Amino acid sequence: MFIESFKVESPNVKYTENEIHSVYDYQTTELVHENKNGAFQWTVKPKTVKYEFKTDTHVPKLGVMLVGWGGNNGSTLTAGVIANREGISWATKEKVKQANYFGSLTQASSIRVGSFNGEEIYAPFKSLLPMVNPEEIVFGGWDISDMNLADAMARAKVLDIDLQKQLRPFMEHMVPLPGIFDPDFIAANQGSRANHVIKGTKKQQLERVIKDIREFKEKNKVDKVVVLWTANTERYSNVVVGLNDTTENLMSSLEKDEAEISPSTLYAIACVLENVPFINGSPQNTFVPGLIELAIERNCLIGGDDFKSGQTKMKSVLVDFLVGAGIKPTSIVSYNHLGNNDGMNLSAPQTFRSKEISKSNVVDDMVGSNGILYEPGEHPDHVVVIKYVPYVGDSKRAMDEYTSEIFMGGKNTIVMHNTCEDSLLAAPIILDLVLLAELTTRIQFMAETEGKFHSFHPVATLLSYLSKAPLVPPGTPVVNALSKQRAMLENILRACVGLAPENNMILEYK
Ligand code: NAI
Ligand code: DG6
Repeated sequence: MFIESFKVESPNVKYTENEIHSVYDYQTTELVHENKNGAFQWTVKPKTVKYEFKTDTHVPKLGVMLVGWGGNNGSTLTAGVIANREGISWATKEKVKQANYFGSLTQASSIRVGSFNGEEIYAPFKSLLPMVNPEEIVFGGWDISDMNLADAMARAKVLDIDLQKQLRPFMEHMVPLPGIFDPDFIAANQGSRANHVIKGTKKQQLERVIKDIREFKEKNKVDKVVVLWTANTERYSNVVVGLNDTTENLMSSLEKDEAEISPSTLYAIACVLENVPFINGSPQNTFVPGLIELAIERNCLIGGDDFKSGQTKMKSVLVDFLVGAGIKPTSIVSYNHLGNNDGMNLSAPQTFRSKEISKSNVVDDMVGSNGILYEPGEHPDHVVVIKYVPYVGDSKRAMDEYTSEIFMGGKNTIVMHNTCEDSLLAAPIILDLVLLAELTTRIQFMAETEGKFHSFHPVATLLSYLSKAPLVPPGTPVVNALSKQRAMLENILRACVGLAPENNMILEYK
């Protein structure tokens, strides 16, 4: 059964006019080991730590500025939200279709709240805590192409034509702000698109972005802004001691107009200086060490990297299942071909390399979790191929072959073929990223030993479910397995309203 909303009644939870306050017992373990005659002996001690959470329930008017607003993802997301807001339906040769948010964790998925009369009861994910309504977001952003959003939607060739016609009047007045363009960081084939660029030194470009954010906020009377990079994949920046390894060096490199500071890093510095959350939806290393240090110093949320949309999502489910079932994946080969502008940009070796890195490290935690299957340091062969095939447009083809060793020397090969409009997968993920980033900035918490409330670590691991290569604070484990990432996010939001983590034990029926 599905219910629309619920309220928690508990001595540990208080709803006041401005906040939800919860006291929460976090059940965890403490591990100790001793060296006994050359061998480690491990002891696991269960422990309970009391936490308090408080969530500001005032939902702000939110502005979202997309870097690469006029791209396939940016135009598709904007169009999709307007179509939902306006309740648009459109005819296709199959049937009349209605706008929806399918693919969005916050808008289209559910959580289990308990059972009633022998039936499981579910509620919308978004009913856990007050979140911004996507239809109230004010969209804006930058693009190095001056095309308005209606024409950009047509250029993207993602949405049905009858839908596009209805959306055009809402989108033709939307024109991106000029963007920071540096041909050294993206493929040479993107040069012809760059007719709308911010001129000047890197410092002047950064100042211009800061001014843009302030003016956007002022003009649209929004309480908060979140910025998200959905622009072209850049090549990796070189991380060099003295250049970008510390905040001090990064800021002094900016003064010196150092060539190795990428456009994405410039936007991110601007956001951190303005205390505006910045999320990177592409694979490049925007978050160089000096920038991470700056975000930590200023306690400004940063999150990324690279949207986890199709092939990688499947991979982080399938490999988790195989390894969890005691089956040993030994070779994973992933082919993609696509024909959109992203595909064209990725046809250059240096931008492809960024994507190859983020797509290749996504099974490490699962492999590392099973020392029965894998020797220390052992890893399946993992190959990623991406080819640009203009004819297929935004409809990406992903073909995967998983070979595993099974019982008694047997082999098991699973082959998958996935065809899907890439931007229709990415757009709801962008929505989730900005809504969850905003929400997490309204949550404060403390452990019983801390004595003072604080926000989550500025490096936002809560967004991992939506990222191919989750950015984590130094010294923190990276979790790629999709079910663990979802459970982490859901259970932390449940803790904010005093609900126990979903443990699936259903003991009341055993
Ligand atoms: P796209 O090429 O259609 O859009 C990118 C836009 O960014 C273009 O309009 C371009 O003019 C603009 N741009 C490039 N450099 C810029 C800069 N420095 N400042 C401002 N604008 C700039 O690409 P699409 O398909 O929208 O993808 C965007 C990004 O998202 C790509 O990096 C892609 O790899 C990444 N991504 C996409 C996924 C998907 O499923 N669609 C999944 C994972 C990541
Ligand atoms: C080719 O792989 C193009 C890429 O931009 C992908 O579409 C994108 O990274 C999505 O990757 P995945 O692995 O999440 O489907």
